[in-house]
Amino acid sequence: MIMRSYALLVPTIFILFTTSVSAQSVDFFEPKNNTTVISPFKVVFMISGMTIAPSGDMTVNTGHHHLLIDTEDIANGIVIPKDDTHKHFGQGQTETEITLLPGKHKLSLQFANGAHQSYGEKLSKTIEITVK
Ligand SMILES: [Cu+2]
Repeated sequence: MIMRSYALLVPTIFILFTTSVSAQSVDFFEPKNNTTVISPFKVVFMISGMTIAPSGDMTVNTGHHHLLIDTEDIANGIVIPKDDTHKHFGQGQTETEITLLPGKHKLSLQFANGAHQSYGEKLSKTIEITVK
């Protein structure tokens, strides 16, 4: 009886471990946080634990990238506006080139679903850069 309980426990621990390893996250491949860049510059996105899909696709665990420039975070479930400071990559793009004035800037990557509803803080990443 005791042996049988252990036989069930081991696979359970393994499943919990692998789930935590494949956690969902977004990040910038470039530029890196607290670096200096020359405008125009390339911004490259990364995503883990989610699949990129074009806007309009509402499949669970999919979405597209958004780049927020010098603006506030968008809370979970809120539709991300579309303007100069909220750029959508609804064709599934994973990089872009942007032009910014010299000085310090805040860049936030926000993943959102096919209806542009933010996945919130868990799929958001903010960095600060200096533009020369
Ligand atoms: Cu969008």
